Amino acid sequence: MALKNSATGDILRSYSIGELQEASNLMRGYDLVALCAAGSGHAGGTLSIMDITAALYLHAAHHDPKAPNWPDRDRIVWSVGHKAPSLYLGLAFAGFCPVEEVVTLRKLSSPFQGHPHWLKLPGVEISTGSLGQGLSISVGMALAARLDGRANKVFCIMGDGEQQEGQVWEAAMEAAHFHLDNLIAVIDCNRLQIDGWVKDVMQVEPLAAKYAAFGWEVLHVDGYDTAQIVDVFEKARAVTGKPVVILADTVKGKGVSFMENQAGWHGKVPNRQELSAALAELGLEDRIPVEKLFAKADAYQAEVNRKLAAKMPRFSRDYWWNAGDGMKAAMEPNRKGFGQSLAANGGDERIVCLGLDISGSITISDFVSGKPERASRWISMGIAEQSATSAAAGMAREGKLPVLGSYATFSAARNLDQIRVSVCYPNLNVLIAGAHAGVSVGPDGATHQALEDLFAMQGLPNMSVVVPCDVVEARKATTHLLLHHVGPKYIRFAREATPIVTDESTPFVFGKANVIRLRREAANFIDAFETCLAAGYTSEAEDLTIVAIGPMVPEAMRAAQILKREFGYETRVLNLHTLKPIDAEAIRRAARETGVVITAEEHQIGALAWRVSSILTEAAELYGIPVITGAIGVKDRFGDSGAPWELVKELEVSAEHIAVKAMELLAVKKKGVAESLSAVG
Ligand SMILES: Cc1ncc(C[n+]2csc(CCOP(=O)(O)OP(=O)(O)O)c2C)c(N)n1
Repeated sequence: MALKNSATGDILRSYSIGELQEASNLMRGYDLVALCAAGSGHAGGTLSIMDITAALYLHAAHHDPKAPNWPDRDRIVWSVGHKAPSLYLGLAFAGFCPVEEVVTLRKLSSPFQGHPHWLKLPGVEISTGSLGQGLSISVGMALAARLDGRANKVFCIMGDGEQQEGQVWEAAMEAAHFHLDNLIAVIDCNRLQIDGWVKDVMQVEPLAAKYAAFGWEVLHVDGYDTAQIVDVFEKARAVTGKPVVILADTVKGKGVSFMENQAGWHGKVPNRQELSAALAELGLEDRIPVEKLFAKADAYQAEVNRKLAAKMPRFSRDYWWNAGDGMKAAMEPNRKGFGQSLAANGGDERIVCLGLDISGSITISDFVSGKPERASRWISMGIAEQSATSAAAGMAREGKLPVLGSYATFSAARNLDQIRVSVCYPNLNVLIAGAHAGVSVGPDGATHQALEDLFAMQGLPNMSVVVPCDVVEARKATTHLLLHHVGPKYIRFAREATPIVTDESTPFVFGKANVIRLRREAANFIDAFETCLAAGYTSEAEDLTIVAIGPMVPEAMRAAQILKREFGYETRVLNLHTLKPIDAEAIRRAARETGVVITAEEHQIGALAWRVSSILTEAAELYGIPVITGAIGVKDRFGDSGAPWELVKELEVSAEHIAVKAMELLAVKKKGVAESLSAVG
């Protein structure tokens, strides 16, 4: 067994039990350094699985670091994509990549993405990050191996919380039905998930009895007894006629006393002080070149900074957020407005909030925090977005007002058919929150960046869609949707703190756009602008209009500042917080009165741009009137790991990019459309 030369079949290196133990300990140390350097990630779950990782990559799996695509290699699928650093260290220690490179974890364009991406790093078998999909992928790989007559095994690493996803059980059924004895699943049973103990969030036990009932061979292992781990993999290989699941008894945060069995260390990383303490506990103070690794991470980051700076449009001065003396913007994540509204309005007995195991960071649990009298209306559904969506529909049908939310990719994409058929078709009163949407979820990477959710949400009949521009608007919008709007409704938030550009007095009328106008430069960004309802606005024949949604509204406002200060142009910013029903009249008027319309969305171009285009195309009042249009948004590509504001630059959705687009279009306007066209022709 073990690392092989695929050409000769020779064993490249055999590890003793002691050597495997030493490797897993070192891997823990490198994991913590990489997480600390990244500033985000998952300490608890990566430490939990490290001994199994070492035994699998260095001993049990047949693979060749020099030939990562060797057809007969064993496949290892990490269904728990958030444990990516363990996977990376397994590969690195096996010789697939240099160990010290892993310290670029979660940085822009790094092969070591926040969640694994097989197109970026040889040895990664498949891209994962949305829980519950790995076992199905493994079933597919195992079936393909059988079709090709290959003898390789497919290993699939899952979490115990992950067992709450219904798709896991569809795959479990398939694997047994097809007698896939080339499939070996490993479940990291550390008994914790994000919101707390698995048994409290949503009981999954008895897993052994469940898998056995589905027709699997069930094996048990102490996740930290390396001899046992080696042995159990051997036993699993020998099973015939059915798939095997290994239930590993593990501890979240294993090896670092202050992280062990602490739910809070799920999505947290050590600071430098905690790192030193952890390395001391692991006996690794002198075994890992910490300073050298940090220097490597810093050098990588400096190169990222240089590349991003080089690609940013330049003006006579730096207009970036809070870069200058004046125009200071206060920042707060707009998701907080959601929690504030739920806390304030949750006394309404109809409201029921459904937890999907990511409750604190998306603020939905503010509904119940410190309010024990609401405990019965806080219902934890586990990591089960699809079932929870249909359950919400059932509650709504019975007169309740259910609210559910998760990362927008999971609450507005994974469960799309449930939203369509269970919620929208019967036109039920369900509020769905798409949190951490857009690029601002940053280092988690592409799997977690919802850049497509608005296509589907606004495309669904009966659905209303609101994308608030800041924390204050998010609170007002949540309150409106919760208490005053009946029907399916979707509200979208960012994760990162974004500028606060509205206050209590700013109008928020559902379905009605606001006009925002730059009046002066001021000490505080918010004071430089005047905002009113578009319906009550008298045209000032501005040079152009920027129609924006969500956190692109502040960017559009900053673009207005750049355009005025640099070129003397006047901009009408339309805050289109309600994407559906859309304020078509405000858009038509702006087109007629300014002649140039740019859309700005932190989304694949189209959710806003194509909607605005269709309004302009259908407007009889605009026939024969030239309207010059442009679109800012993500250009048909996936995101990347990176800091949120880096991604704003990388994906070209900043004020600077809007301003450059505006200059292009204003040049056409100035020249006259006919003249510009003849120049092109
Ligand atoms: C479909 C989906 N929903 C939600 C999440 C967010 N999430 C990441 S890890 C996690 C908890 C996983 O718990 P578990 O499977 O027990 O793993 P461990 O505790 O070992 O890290 C959740 C809910 C996700 N990645 N995918």
